[in-house]
Amino acid sequence: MKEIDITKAIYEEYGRKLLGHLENDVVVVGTGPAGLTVGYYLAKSGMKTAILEKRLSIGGGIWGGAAGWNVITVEDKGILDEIGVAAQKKGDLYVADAVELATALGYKAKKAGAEIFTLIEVEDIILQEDRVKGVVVNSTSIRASGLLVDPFCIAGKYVIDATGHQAELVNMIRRKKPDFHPGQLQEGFMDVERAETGVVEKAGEIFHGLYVAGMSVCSVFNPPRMGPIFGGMLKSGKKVAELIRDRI
Ligand code: 48H
Repeated sequence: MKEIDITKAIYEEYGRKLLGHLENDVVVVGTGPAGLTVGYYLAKSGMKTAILEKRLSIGGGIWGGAAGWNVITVEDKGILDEIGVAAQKKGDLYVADAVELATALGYKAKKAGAEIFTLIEVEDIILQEDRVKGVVVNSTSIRASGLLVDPFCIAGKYVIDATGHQAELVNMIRRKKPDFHPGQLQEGFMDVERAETGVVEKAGEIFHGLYVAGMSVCSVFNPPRMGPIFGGMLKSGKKVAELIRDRI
């Protein structure tokens, strides 16, 4: 074995992954609880799915639990049971380990057939004939360097904004299309009784070809925020996967 054999193996394998996912049924942006859940269910139902993450690691806000204490809560442990994450009952809630949830969701999504790309940042949207058709991406390190290096593109019949509080893709459309008024563009005040229903109810298609799941739903449509209770993130991801599966 030579040193350059390692480089060659990695470069060829990454090239294979990327070339295999330049065209997709669905491009999911963000690997928080919502993005990984939607990616898992889409891939499980046979959709060709690419999941893009600008950070080095997957999991988004899962890792931090509350204030960095890496434990999360849910009201209903159905999805946790399905992906094999242990949950203990505490009053009206279940608690689960954040590390277990982040790694299990990533593992299940990957094993179901989704391809996950990290250090890839979506910087723009491909929007033609009034429909979202993919994303414009660049290496996160190039973006952070401030160098003016042109991006590349990843196409999808559908794109999902699972970018969390920033609702980045929705805001990209808003900046370029002043006539696009999707909602209040503010998350609601904290209210854990109403939050899960609100986020799941409003998760769906927001612009032709673009769906929202997870916290980006709250940031656009104003349902209450909920702190580190993640059921709404998981369930809105599952709902969006089912909506798209029924369309393809
Ligand atoms: C590529 C991007 C880009 C980009 C962002 O923040 P997340 O965990 O989002 P959700 O919606 O899955 O979960 C929200 C949850 O973590 C949370 O914050 C809750 C429940 N808060 C409640 C409250 O009251 O505060 O993950 C989003 C992911 C992150 O990993 C980002 O790095 C990634 O999206 N991302 N990836 N290109 N342009 N923007």
